[in-house]
Amino acid sequence: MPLETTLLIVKPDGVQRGLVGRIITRLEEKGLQLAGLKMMRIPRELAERHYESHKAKKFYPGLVRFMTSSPVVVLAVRGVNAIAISRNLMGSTFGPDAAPGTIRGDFGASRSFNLIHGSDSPDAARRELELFFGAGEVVDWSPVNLDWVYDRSEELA
Ligand code: 3AN
Repeated sequence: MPLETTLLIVKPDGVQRGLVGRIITRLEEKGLQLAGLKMMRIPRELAERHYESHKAKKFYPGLVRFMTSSPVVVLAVRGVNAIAISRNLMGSTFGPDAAPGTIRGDFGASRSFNLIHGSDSPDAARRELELFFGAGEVVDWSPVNLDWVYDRSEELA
């Protein structure tokens, strides 16, 4: 099975509430590999492009305002089925509805401040990684625990 790399963003509320470490820990504990990590203040044009599929929605202006209001932590995260696994760890979109045990379910009580973004498909991941990371900022490296996170004979074949 191929390794996927996906884009996650700890949103402004996650940074302001001091949850960056705990969110990253959950990803690492699951067996996902960090391949890129940086803190940034998202410029408005970048937030607009990132969420351009939501341009017509009523919540779009507020979403862009929120995402640019304070720094975020942008992550490139790698693993077999990394997109589905990270979306499961995030939980459903709105904090009040998200299942306990998920990041949004455990830490979020708001609909619009929902702590974390994660690409929702391979195409979205490719597009979003390119938007947020420049050349050389996503690092290829081999975690020493790979053989114990996965059954190499089946899952990494
Ligand atoms: P997800 O982040 O779970 O993939 P999407 O892609 O449906 O959710 O929505 C993108 C982002 O837009 C969400 N993370 C959330 O911040 C925001 N959003 C979606 N629907 C609403 C809404 N009804 N009200 C406010 N914000 C919303």
